[in-house]
Amino acid sequence: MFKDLREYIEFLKSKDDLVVIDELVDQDLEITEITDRIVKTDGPALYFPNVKNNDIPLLINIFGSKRRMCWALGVDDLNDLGDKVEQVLGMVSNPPTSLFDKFNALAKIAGVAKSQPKIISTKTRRAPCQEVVISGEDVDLNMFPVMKCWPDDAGRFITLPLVVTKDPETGIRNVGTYRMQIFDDKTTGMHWQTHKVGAQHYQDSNISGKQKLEAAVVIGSDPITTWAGSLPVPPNIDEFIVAGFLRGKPVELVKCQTIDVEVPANSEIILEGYLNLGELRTEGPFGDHTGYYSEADEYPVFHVTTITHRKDPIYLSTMVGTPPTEDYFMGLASTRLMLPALKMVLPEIVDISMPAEGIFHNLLIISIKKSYVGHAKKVMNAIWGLGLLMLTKTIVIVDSDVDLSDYSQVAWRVLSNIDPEKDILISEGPLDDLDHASNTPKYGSKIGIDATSKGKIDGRTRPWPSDIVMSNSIKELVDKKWSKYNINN
Ligand SMILES: Cc1cc2nc3c(=O)[nH]c(=O)nc-3n(C[C@H](O)[C@H](O)[C@H](O)COP(=O)(O)O)c2cc1C
Ligand SMILES: [Mn+2]
Repeated sequence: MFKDLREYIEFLKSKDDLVVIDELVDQDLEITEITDRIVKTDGPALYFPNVKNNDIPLLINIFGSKRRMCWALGVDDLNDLGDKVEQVLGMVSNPPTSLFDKFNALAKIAGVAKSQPKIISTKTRRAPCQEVVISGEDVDLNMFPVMKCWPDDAGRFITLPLVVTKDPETGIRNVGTYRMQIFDDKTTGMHWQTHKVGAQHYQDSNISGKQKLEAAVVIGSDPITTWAGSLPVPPNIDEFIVAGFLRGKPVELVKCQTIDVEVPANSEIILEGYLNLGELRTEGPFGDHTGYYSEADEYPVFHVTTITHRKDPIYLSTMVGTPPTEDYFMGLASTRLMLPALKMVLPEIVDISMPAEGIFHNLLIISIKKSYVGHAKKVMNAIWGLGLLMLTKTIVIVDSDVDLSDYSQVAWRVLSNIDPEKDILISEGPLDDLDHASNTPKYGSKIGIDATSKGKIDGRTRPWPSDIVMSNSIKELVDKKWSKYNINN
């Protein structure tokens, strides 16, 4: 578990997985082109101390491989994330009975209690993220090496922020990663899409009567906290609690200087500000993680009133484009974390996979244990009604024995098993803001493909063929004799 971003940087250096690029580079386009080549070839994190006309260094690609994603989250395998969650959820579904179990449960509950963020006092010592405070006229967002990523982008975008807001009614905190276009030295766009929690808080600022929502933007916290901003946890769960749970230590928060919002004390840079309800401005186009430019559209304006930062801040960035880019690895870790919760609602689910080419909302592959007619379609309908998974355009369902990490196996099973007339379900409903295929924005059709094997329970009269499997005794025999064949392979 890393204390802050710096400790993670040192760790990556020790693993030879961070390269410092001393060459002078341009924040416009050049860093994207370098990073895109690196992320697509499983390369290292990149640190640019010399960005043209900038004093502040830029760090990118800290999550851009499975290996770094595991290090960042402190696990050997991304599946271990799900195991951690399962232990806690298991307690809910199987309450402890024996004394020993109770004792264990108590220890786990104590662990969960440690997940709550802790507000630290700054009476005696300034929080690292507030070592320098800039307010009023001096606020100038151009002090950071914010990237213009692609040639037709509308401008420069902060790409890896944590946007912290509070529910105007309940006060429950939310943390979301939403890109922010720099409009001028004191304002940015706020690209929270329709179905996101930040957007809901903004709409609800109506209820509080204030017509105004305070927001703090965090750039560069420890890796787990940074990653937590992209987690699709239910709206009433504070992502800092999830980060604390995974860190095994509370996220230490500090009150902002000018607004009633708390931010991780270990952060590099904080932007404090507000949004006025109804004040919109054209945001985009932006070369997005779909591999297409997302169109210009109207989004709220974020007014920055105060900037705080460390004495020598590091600007943390990312770039997206044609998949795979860094966000794919972040999302891969999210699916492993969320699987146990999904299984709790839909116990027939064995595994899930979102291939990079499907950019999360375009394709979800699910393996299930099927036990009744229409079971696969029941799962499709459930997914289309579940949190952000409602935005899934294509759902493919296969049997429990299909290995979802082997896309060749999945494709073979799907193509072999479907009877298109019966196995395809076309539905309609909300779509991701980034879907460009439907004629109506944010709404359109979806497809579910039932590629499970079919038998009597499906009302089938013709027998289903058996898989071709060699007998174990012959396999063992060939293993034993392998060297004698002298095939040299
Ligand atoms: C690098 C990156 C950039 C993202 N940009 C946006 C964005 O601009 N707008 C958006 O709505 N979601 C964006 N997301 C996805 C959200 O962070 C994600 O849906 C998250 O669940 C939102 O948090 P919320 O559920 O608390 O709203 C981005 C994710 C990543 C990893
Ligand atoms: Mn959230």
